[in-house]
Amino acid sequence: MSKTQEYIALEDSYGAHNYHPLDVVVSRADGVWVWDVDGNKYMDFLAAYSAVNQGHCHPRLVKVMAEQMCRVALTSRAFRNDQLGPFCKEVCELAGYARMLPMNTGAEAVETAVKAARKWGYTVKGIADNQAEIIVFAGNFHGRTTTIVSFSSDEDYRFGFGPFTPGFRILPYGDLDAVKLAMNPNVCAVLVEPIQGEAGIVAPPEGFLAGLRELTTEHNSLLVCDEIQSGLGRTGRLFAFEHENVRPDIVIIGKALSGGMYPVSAILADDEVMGVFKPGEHGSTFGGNPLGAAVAREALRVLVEEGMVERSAELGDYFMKRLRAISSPHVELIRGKGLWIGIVLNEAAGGARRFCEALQRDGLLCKETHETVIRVAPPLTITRDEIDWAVDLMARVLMAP
Ligand code: IF1
Repeated sequence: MSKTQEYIALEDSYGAHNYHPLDVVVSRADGVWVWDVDGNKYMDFLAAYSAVNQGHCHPRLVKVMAEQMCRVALTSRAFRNDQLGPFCKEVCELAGYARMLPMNTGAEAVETAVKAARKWGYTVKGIADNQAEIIVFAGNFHGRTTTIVSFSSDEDYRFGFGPFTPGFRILPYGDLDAVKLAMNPNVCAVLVEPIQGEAGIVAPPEGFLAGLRELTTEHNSLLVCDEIQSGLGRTGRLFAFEHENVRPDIVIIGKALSGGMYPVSAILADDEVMGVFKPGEHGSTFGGNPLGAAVAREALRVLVEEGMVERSAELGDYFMKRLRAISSPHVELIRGKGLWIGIVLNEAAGGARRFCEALQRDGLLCKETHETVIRVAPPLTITRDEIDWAVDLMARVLMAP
């Protein structure tokens, strides 16, 4: 039995079966590369769902984290620490918002945004108690808490987890007319992924975000953008909403906020929204801890100083051109923005999983989504030569029957 099989057997025997992962057991990672327990080397084309934009184990992040954990890792928010203030300032200045509220996982930040929007609805907009509505979109993925799956359109994420949280309207993604119709004085916010990740890297029609900005402003509602996966350089801009020149009222970030080294998430907003939280009304044990704040500060510096956003735009265009030049009988279309690409296979291809397994055998780790899409999201540190190596390998697999 190989080491890989031994580790898989352990996981199968003692772990919950809440995933169907590829059978690769990673033991080491560096940059765009990972190695399994049997010494096989792979290029990582998932980057932990865009949490590792800065590349695995970036030396600057490892150094800062190692130093910080020898000073202080966790104080709770009952006390202050010397990393949080600078972290708040630096992320607010980078993103252009007045205030930041730090949490840990993406779902916690989404829940924080929902609470902020609802409380703003009641205390600022004047919506009657418990009447606040939030508009969301079919195909969304915002996390897995029971409130968040309450507004998922995917039965797999909801089945068996009811009863669900009321106060959400699910509309077709990209349909501005539907939003116009749904708008009413009780709508406190519209929550949207500027590009839908889990749905298969689906961008809305041009002008959709700008239309949402207009409608939410007109109806005194908040525009809330979930940039947990699409943000921090993934689409070739710092935030995906920049592609339509809109400024959301709340921005939700996570994943690459720490370069994948530690769970760090946050919401960004100006005083009118963030002011709804009074002392003691919201928080978490680890939210704003010095270890996460220190590594997040360095992760943002690395992102900017190493020009990762610009790289994502330039190399993403190059990557897209090369992929579109592959005339595979299995590919229906290729879509995406920056270094975030979805290869949509046609029905006859028999599903994306077998292609991901074939790519794995040749040393490339991709993950399928929604059966028919091969998701491509390497670390933003990928080089042109590494893209060429990957495209040649993908062409061989996609041209096979
Ligand atoms: C899993 C995909 C799933 C996210 C957006 C919030 C969250 C996520 C836009 C919640 C997290 C992760 C979760 C992970 C797999 C992955 C994912 F969309 F990226 F592909 F599940 F759909 N908003 N996405 O993408 O952040 O609480 O996980 O930190 O749950 O399997 P989290």
